[in-house]
Amino acid sequence: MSDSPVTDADIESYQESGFIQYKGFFSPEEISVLRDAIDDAISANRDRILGAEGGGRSGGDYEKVFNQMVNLWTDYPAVKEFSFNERLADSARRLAEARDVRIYHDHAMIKPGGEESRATNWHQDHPYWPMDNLGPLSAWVAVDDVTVKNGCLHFCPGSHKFGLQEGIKLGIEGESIVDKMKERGHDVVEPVAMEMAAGGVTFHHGCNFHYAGPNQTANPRRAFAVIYIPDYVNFTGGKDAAGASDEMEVGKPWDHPLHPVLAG
Ligand SMILES: O=C(O)CCC(=O)C(=O)O
Repeated sequence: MSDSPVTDADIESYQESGFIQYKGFFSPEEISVLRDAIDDAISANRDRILGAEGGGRSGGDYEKVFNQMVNLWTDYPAVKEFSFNERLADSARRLAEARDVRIYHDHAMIKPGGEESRATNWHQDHPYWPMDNLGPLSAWVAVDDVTVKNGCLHFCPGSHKFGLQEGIKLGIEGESIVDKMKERGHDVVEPVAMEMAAGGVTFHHGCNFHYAGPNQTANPRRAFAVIYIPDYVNFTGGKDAAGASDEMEVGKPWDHPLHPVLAG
């Protein structure tokens, strides 16, 4: 048993809204370990967006949205403590109503500050993932205090109920799943901003519409996320951002050393 804060009412709220926020999930001491490890990876010029070329994700414009480093758990033991954190993983498992959850990948997302900083366009995550059923979700950890001004996340409540839509190019300014849905005549509920101090966590469903504004401060906005795959979701083939595609079977569970079960 982990000491997950997720209550039955939280599960109901998450299933209805497609996201949930836990302020102070990690202590300032815990989060400073993660922050230092991310800073080490930045200083070491660690590989970015492994295998995530295409979909508007490559090139300088993408870097104005954020510097994305994938699968840090594999080479940074201090990060692995977070990516494999049982309380975090078990919270995801409970929210997704899963028997168990595997890790898809972790990723640091450092949104640069200053005039060049770009918004993270309104998008869903699931279109980027080679997964059949809906239900995979992300835990997004605030490594810095996050506000509207420096690019906190925003979610549209209930938008996951629109189901799987097309992918949005994050490197192309102005692309927006919310605009597309409105153009098609859908009502999309007004977004809510997820301001929180460092150590706070939000969980969001892979089909939830979400966004982060440009970082209008002088300092980078550091965030870290872990994506979880519930047991009821199989591999569909195609690109696995963690690099295990060639070693997994299409239509089967994500049974691979790069995708271990973390809770359940
Ligand atoms: O941190 C951001 O700017 C966007 C994060 C995001 O899209 C995600 O974690 O799914």
